[in-house]
Amino acid sequence: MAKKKLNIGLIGKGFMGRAHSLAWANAGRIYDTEFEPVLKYCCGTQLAAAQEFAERQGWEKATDDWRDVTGSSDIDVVDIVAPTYVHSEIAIAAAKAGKHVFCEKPAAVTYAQAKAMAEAANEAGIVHYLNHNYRRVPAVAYAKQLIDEGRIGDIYHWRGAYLQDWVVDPDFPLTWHFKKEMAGGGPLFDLGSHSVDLARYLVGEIGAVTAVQKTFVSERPLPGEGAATFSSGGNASAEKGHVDIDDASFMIAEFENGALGSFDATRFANGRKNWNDFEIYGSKGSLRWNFESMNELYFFDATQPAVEQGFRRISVTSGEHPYAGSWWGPGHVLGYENAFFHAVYDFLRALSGDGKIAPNLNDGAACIKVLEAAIKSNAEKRRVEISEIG
Ligand code: SOE
Repeated sequence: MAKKKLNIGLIGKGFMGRAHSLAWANAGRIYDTEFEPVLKYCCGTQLAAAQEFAERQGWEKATDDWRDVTGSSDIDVVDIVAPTYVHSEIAIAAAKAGKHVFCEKPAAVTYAQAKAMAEAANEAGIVHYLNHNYRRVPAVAYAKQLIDEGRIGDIYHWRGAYLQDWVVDPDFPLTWHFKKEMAGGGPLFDLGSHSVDLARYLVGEIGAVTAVQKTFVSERPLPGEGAATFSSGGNASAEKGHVDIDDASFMIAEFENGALGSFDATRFANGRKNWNDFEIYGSKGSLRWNFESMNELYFFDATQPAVEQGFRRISVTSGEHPYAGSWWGPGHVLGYENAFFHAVYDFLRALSGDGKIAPNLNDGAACIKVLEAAIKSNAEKRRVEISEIG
């Protein structure tokens, strides 16, 4: 049967633009879907670079004005991969124009913005998705399955750490990632948002937090051309500018279900490249996962005879594991890009089905509420209830 064409407009490019383009172009080759995504329109701030990107990634045309995309009668889905500070304006315009929204994380730079996005999307009745991609790593989805089946019992502890090191060098330039009005926060927003999303997914809602934040390098050279996520570009200016975000944020959380959690988010952990790690301890067992070995889930089953107990390393690659069955076969490991395929697949299924997919922009707003509570806790040196934010 002929598939229904679904026209996609991508706003932003860079590293995330490549990951999304690859997924839109290829998810249908792995998964059966009712829709065939068409890479219709892409947007970048400089037209020549956007055109080059379009040609390489297979987009039909390019523009340097995102309103061309949200305003185009040809577009069904607006995919936002631009820096965080523009998410809200674009998502609201797209929702008002009746386009479905697929957006990179974190949702926005403030809770107020994230809430406005979620409200616009709910009101428009569109399908909306916020890409906290790690939920769709098969090992993480399998951890969720084990938790839902009660295999680790009641949860006592969450230990989340998301560590990177790409800005330890004080000469790494002041890209948008270091500006509060553009990024919302430092690792707290960029990395901590992922951990908070995973914790909300696997453990439950957070009720209160106590946090400390630190900025180790308060001035950085202004960026030259080519500076981007993970890359200094190599031609920074001699002039310096002020860093107004955290370089590290550590947080203790009290979950509504009684569990206690800790979250470390830093870009100053030398040697840790994309160390997205969690441990979950429950009454019947424990789980441990780390992105740098993303296909492995460690499971300790305390219901086994004591003499046989120990953490079991499960290779989450077999046909029975979430998402894995459509790929290569047991032991044939997946990579970073695969979770983006899974997100596109679930998004297309939501469009064919009841329109529901998580995390969505409501989850995005709930996540930012926790992050803002952490900022408030650090500023006021006290424990902050999430309900104080609003
Ligand atoms: C940069 O820190 C970054 O690209 C994050 O923005 C992503 O969310 C994470 O998946 C990888 O690192």
